[in-house]
Amino acid sequence: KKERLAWWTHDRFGMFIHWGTYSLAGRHEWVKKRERISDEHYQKYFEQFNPDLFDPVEWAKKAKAAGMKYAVITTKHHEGFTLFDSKHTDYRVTNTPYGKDALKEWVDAFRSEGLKIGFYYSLIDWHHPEYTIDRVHPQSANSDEAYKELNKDRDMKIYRKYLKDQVTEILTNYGKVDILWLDYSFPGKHGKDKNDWGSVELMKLVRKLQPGIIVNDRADLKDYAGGWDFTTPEQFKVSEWPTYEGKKIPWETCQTFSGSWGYYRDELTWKNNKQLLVLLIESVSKGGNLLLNVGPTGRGTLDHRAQEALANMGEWMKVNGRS
Ligand code: FUL
Repeated sequence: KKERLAWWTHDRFGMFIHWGTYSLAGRHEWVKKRERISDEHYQKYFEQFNPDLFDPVEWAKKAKAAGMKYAVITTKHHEGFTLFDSKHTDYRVTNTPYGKDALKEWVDAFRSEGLKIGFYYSLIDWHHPEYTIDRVHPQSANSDEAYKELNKDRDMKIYRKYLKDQVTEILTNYGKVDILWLDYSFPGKHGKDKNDWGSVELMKLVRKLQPGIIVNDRADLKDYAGGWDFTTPEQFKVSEWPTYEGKKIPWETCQTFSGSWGYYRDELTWKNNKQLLVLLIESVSKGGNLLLNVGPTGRGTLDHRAQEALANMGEWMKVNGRS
């Protein structure tokens, strides 16, 4: 495990990218749930997905200039849309006006700039017809009876197969993948856990398909020795090195420039340059990594505030970063 993680522990600083059809709405990647938007209404973002300014080489250059050494992109977020050409769904990028496999273009660009690549894949799926409605679903209900009624024709067994099929696609069709970032579990009443995902089997499959890959801890496999490689404190500054059974464990904090992960045009709570540097320094000095997020627009550009922040971190990294 330590060997698998060696490059990642050394590299420390990566770019997270949240990009999907929610980017067109421009008001949070959870917009479908937050506003309880129906599939029918949400469909317009899919029908208009056509990022005419998407230039992944440009993104990769910006990440590299910021001092980042790896990047993790949403191959599918909770909305269920796939940025890759999946055989198992029609809700995929190649069926939008854009028509091309955006993930493939992204992988080629980031690899060619010398960055390691990671795939975020959402276990949650708000589009799949067999995925049972739960408490974080856009159609969440408020009584046991209502859930029962909503889910009477849905079958997680079929969804589990879908999940495996798609993970197989992303770990087979894009060459070597360095990181798999699964997201997320919410056990308990009207929630989902390792049994819903089939996490044990899923992890076996992942290890078989990509023996060198490193995987995060969000598939509800508690056992550090077993399922996962690193833990993922989200949106908070870690005060001391996280431990598991008394041992310090590898960790990576993921953070946004502002509050949301997907592009949110009108959000005005952007961290300033000093806050961002403090985050990076505090994380690395406590043995952790920083995965800093950008939420590209529906047209495929990076917000000017993100561009400026990245450039600024690059200035600092130029003299303080590792090679
Ligand atoms: C969370 C997700 O629900 C957010 O939308 C985002 O992807 C973040 C990194 O993980 O749990």
